[in-house]
Formats: sequence, C-alpha cells, structure tokens
Amino acid sequence: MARVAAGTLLTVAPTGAETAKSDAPALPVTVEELAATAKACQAAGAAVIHIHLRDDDAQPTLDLGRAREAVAAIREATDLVVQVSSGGAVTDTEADRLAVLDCGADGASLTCGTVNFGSDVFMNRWEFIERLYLAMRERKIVPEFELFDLGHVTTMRRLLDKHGEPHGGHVHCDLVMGVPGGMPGTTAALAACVAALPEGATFSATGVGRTTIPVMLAALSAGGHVRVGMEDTLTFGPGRPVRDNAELVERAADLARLAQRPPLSPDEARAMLGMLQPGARPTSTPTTGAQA
Ligand code: KMH
Ligand code: ZN
Repeated sequence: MARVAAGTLLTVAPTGAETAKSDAPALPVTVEELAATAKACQAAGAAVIHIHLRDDDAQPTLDLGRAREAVAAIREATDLVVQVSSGGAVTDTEADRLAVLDCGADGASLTCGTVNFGSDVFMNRWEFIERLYLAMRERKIVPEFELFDLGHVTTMRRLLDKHGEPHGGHVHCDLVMGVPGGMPGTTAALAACVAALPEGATFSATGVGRTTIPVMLAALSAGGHVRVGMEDTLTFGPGRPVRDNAELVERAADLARLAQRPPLSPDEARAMLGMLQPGARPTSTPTTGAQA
C-alpha cells in the first residue's frame, strides 16, 4: 500500500502539448504567461508545476533555450518545484526528449511505456525509458513516473529492480487516467495501480476530461496526491470552459482541505520527493547521457 501523507501534493500541468491556443485562449504558452500562471497557481495551493514549452507560434517545442528561459522565469516568480516534461509531444524525437533534461528543472516526467494517444501513439521504448532514467539520475533530477496503464507500473518496477532507486531515493508516480488508449479514469483502475506500487511509493493521479473529478476524489480517498491543469482538462463543468489553471488548483485545494489533507508547500513537497533545494542544484551539465 502506498504511503499516506498528512498533506496533499498539488501539481499543476498548465499547458500540455496537444491543445491549440486558438481553441483555449487561457492556455499559457509564452514564458511570461507560464510565469504568471505559476504565480497564480502557487497562491491557489500548487507546489509543483509540470511544464511543456511552446514556440513563438504557440506550437509544442522542446527547444532547450526556451525551456531554460521558462524554468528561470518560474523560479523568479515562485518557489514552485519545476518539473519539465520529457514526454513532449507525440512527434518529438528521443534526442530532443533527452536534451531537454539540461534545462535546470528539479524534476522531470518519465513515462513508463507506449500508449495509444487518441489516434496517435505516444512511443516509449524500454531502452529509451532506461536512458531517460539514467540521464535524470546523472543530473540529480527527480523523476515522476507517468503511468498511463497498469502495465506501466510493471515497467516502472522493472526499471527500479534493474537500475536501483532514483535520485533522492523516493519513488513518486502520477497515474494519468482517462486518456483514449490508456486506463480508464475509474476508482477500480486507480485501486489496481495503487495496489501494484512498490512499498513506500507515493502517487498523484490526474483524470483527463470528464474523469477529472472522479479521479481526484478517488486519489484523495486512497491517500494519494492530485494533478490538475489545462493539459488534462479544458472544461470546469459540463459546457463551461475552464477560466484559467488557477481555478482548477483552487478546486483541488478545497477538496484536499475537505479531505483534511491540506495542500503541501513547495518546501514540504521537496522534502517529500527527496529533492535538492533550488540553490543546491548543480549548474554544470554532465558530459554523457543526453545524446540519443
Ligand atoms: N504530450 C504527451 C504525448 C509527459 O508530459 O511526460 C506526453 C505527456 C507526458 O504529456
Ligand atoms: Zn505532460
């Protein structure tokens, strides 16, 4: 059984790689919009921000310069734990997904298997998962294992068995539920994944689209943590577009308080996740590992 924390880790995933700015004007796509969103979401109760980058045309990018700019701007505006996406968009190359690890973030997502992603395929070969994992550890980056299916839990365990613990020594994962092609956003699916986690691991969960609320309630009731944001949800309720990311965080924070596990601060989140304090991050880049 996963460890039950006294507080709730709230992660905001404000942008993602799939939604067009023209379809959701509140989507933060510039560095300035990301920093402003980060600030509002920290005030609303978030401790971690999971970032995807966009280029000047608001298209998904893994450009390292843009990623470094975004990390620096978020650090300037907030104390949030910054987690960069190593998943990017389904069209991104393995080389770019590795290279973005040098952006100076505290953590990075690490998807533990291939999954159908609507009509696309989000490809994650075993050898590539291993390379990402080892490159993260070399850079003292804490991975968040992104699990879209029960089989991804098995792959995460295989990775840990073969290569040992991540930087910081703590295993934290995120159950991404309700993706068309992945596991459903149901309490039964969440319980199956949680039962299969290694001893001492913690988990967050996020439900895509309509599964947002049921997954959030199931995660809180199972002692887990919560991710919300416009990467995963564009409607606040039936027929009502999300105003902005902060209102999704506010709702999650209200539910966490109702569950008597109030939002963790960024410092508490760092302690739970086994992360370096921001000033202690290495500034030099290791010489190996980030070339595909
Ligand atoms: N955009 C998806 C293809 C992650 O951030 O690591 C991948 C994704 C997972 O969003
Ligand atoms: Zn993502």
